[in-house]
Amino acid sequence: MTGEKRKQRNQKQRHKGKMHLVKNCALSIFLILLVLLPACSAQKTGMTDTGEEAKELVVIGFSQLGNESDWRIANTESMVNTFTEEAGYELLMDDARQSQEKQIAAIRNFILREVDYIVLAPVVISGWEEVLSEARDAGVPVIVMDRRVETEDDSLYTAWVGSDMKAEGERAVRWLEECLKEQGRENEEISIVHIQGSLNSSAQLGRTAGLDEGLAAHDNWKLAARECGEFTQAKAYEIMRDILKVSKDVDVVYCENDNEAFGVMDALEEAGLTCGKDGDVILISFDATELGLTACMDGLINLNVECNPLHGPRVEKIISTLEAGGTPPKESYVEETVFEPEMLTEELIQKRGY
Ligand code: GZL
Repeated sequence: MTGEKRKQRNQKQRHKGKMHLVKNCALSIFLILLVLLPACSAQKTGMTDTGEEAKELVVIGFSQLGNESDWRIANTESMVNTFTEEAGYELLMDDARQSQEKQIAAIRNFILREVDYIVLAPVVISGWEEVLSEARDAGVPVIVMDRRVETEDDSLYTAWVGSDMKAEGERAVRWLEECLKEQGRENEEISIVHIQGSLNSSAQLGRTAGLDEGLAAHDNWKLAARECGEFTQAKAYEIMRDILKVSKDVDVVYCENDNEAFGVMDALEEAGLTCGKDGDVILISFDATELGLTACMDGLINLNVECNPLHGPRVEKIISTLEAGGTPPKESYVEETVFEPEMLTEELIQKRGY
């Protein structure tokens, strides 16, 4: 990434970071106040200004897995902006900071507080049977959002909404096949560095499966390195920096989210390598966040595969259906696409909402 562009991106990230910090502080204060409220049953009623009995608020216990990435922050904001008191909700949110143990504790707390619904963004795919059984036995419907849970008994959750992560990986591989063909390199040995997301998350498992299919189909594609970047810029930077210290023979870097791609860009630049459209290294990323698409528009990311985080309205639709006595779909997949530099404009990026 050219020094100027990198400075601009880092400034934008710092500004976004400050905004997120302010929002996170506000959110933390809001959440602390919520916890300090008397631990009574979570039904909240009150009187309207005209002295009428206010409609009972629907109480949502939301276990968010963390705030590791721009994608996650946008996902949280979507939930907070959807489940407002004006819309008839009381949102109790817990940030588990990547810990499944904390998520399980939060779900148990929500059950004790007799919330109406639990929304779970699960950090990993396995280990949920016991606590989901407790929620079911307590009669609290669980809506799983974003990543998946693997359970023998799918009555343990009411509905899931999110992305098809393996399909995302397959889109990236199909694009890479075309790209190499256009470059006349379909039979050349291609050295691929793979920076995975948080292990055992359905996002990592799906995107990795997509790449594995590509590696199995192309003998000339060689996996030079595969390490876990935890969906973070810092970890991906360290991994890529250390790889480049050993060898600069890298043709493709497959990053499982935008924040990892930013870390890889920084490491490549430090090693005197360029990436993107006319660069030394083909850079593939996932999420299509504002900063990720800006880097793509600037020709620094060759392909950005959309993974849309704006699940607040989608979860709200499921809950409204349940509130009306209806049955929501068990699974709802989000329609998604891919972005290449020539498809992007500032206006398109700004309109996307994350
Ligand atoms: C994908 C989501 C992933 C994003 C990352 O649905 O779970 O987690 O791709 C985020 O940016 O950290």
